[in-house]
Amino acid sequence: MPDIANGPEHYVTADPYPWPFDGALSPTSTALVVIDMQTDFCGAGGYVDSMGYDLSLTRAPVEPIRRVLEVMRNAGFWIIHTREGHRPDLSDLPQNKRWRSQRIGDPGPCGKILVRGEPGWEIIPELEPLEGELIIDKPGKGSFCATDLELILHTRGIRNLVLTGITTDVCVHTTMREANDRGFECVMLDDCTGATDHGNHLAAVKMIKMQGGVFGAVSNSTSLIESIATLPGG
Ligand code: C5J
Repeated sequence: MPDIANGPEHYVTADPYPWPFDGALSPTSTALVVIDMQTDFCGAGGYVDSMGYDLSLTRAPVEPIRRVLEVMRNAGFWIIHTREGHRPDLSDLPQNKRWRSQRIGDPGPCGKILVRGEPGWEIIPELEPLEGELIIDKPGKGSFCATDLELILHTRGIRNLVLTGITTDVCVHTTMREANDRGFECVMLDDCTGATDHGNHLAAVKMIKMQGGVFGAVSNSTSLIESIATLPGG
């Protein structure tokens, strides 16, 4: 049932179904989640840069996310940012993650890689959170593991999640899968995400759409912004 009392249903054009499934798009029940837009993942001298990946792939979503943020902030939607990172003493960095991702915790041009409080761990200035916006610090790839995100979503009555950020195939996908299993209705905005490998980005998008939308739906910034314009007061 839509939560807009006696009002029309509101959908975003999406694939493979108009989103959300029940037409209950409203600022009170919907959050924009901006995942890990940190210097370490998309800035010069950060973790992804130090591994030699093409930064233009993880920077591609910066401007589309900025536009979506502006529209959703103005329309009164909930805004949530996440940061992947570890405690300075690395007590929350599992040994196997440290072994596989050997640079995590090591010093680099942007400070210790993926360590809380270091310059590379900060969200990039273009997408800086505003005062009062929720920031979830997570030690893993998913935003629900070892965080209070689920409790906060329930407390605020948030049921719909608009997922953006980097990287599509790792932290965005893991978060979408975790959210879907917890009953949250998710849409990922294709142009507001990016991966270190474009083939992986395309595969991650395709995976969401199989089986009638196995993890939710896929849309884009233009469709979302157009739909918000049709909301009361939009
Ligand atoms: C990765 C992320 N790729 N934010 N983190 O290690 O996707």
